[in-house]
Amino acid sequence: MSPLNKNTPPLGQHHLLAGGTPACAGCGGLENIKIIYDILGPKTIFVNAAGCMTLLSVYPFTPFPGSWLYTSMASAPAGAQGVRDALDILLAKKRIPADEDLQVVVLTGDGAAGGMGLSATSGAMDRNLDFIYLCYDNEGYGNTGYQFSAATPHGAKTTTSIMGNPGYKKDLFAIWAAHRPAYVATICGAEPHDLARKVAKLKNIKGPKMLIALAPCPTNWHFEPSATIQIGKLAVQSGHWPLKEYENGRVTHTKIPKPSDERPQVEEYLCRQGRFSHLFTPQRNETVLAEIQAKVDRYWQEVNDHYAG
Ligand SMILES: Cc1ncc(C[n+]2csc(CCOP(=O)(O)OP(=O)(O)O)c2C)c(N)n1
Ligand SMILES: [Mg+2]
Repeated sequence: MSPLNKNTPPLGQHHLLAGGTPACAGCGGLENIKIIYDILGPKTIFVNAAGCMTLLSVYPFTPFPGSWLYTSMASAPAGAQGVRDALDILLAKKRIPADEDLQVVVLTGDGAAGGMGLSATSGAMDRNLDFIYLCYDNEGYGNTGYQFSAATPHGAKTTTSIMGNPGYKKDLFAIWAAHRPAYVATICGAEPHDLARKVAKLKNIKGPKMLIALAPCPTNWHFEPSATIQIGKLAVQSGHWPLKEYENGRVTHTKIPKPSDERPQVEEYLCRQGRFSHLFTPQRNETVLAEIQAKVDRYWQEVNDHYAG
């Protein structure tokens, strides 16, 4: 844990990338982290599992005025437990004043969150650990060259699914919600108001608070870095990335896309990304495109039926 960042800018001007290796231009993960950090403020410690964001911090520098703990890929929630316990003991013994308490934030990618880190996360929720878990979901093992992860969507090309992923994205929201933690939400940096409302709300909730952020990745999804916002917005507007939250046993959708004949078709989202180019050239793969669209339509039909009923 590095209590001070030697690059710390004055309060109110805290920004990412003060210390470590620059991330890719247009990184959708950073877009989420930047907004979340601005809301949480510097009294935070990020517990980060190996992944792209690990490159932000180069010892003894962190990209934030707050602190940073690096853990192995599977262990970030266990690291968070240790930090929370240490802080609680220091507070109980009055070795630190209450205003020096920190918000413990786990920061991992989807590979860690939905794969080898899932067991440690499940245990942390079972123990009702008071922490925030931010999973930036770039839908693959980004840092190691983009192999498919449990979060890779159907049909997407990765370096280990060069014909398109035959599998389906794991429903991490449902898996996390099934643990009945204090809060779970999906977010997207391209929808900053929805994101900010959710983070401002969870700041005041005790217990496990879980966030899954869509993180459009120009480098591995193959689109121009300037299109990150457009891709994020299309993911939400087409219904491909539902924005929702779970609280007190209930799931609520926080942004309902337009009806199916009025909203952008999912292929408008897919065709802008090189990872789906094989679905469009040399000829359209109507079967897979229709399957992806049908899955999204079915999802929203069920949501509408649920709210109507
Ligand atoms: C046990 C273990 N296996 C493999 C790795 C190598 N590794 C480092 S980062 C990474 C990818 C992690 O993917 P994700 O959690 O989605 O984060 P991203 O790289 O996409 O930011 C892998 C496989 C590791 N650090 N530890
Ligand atoms: Mg990833």
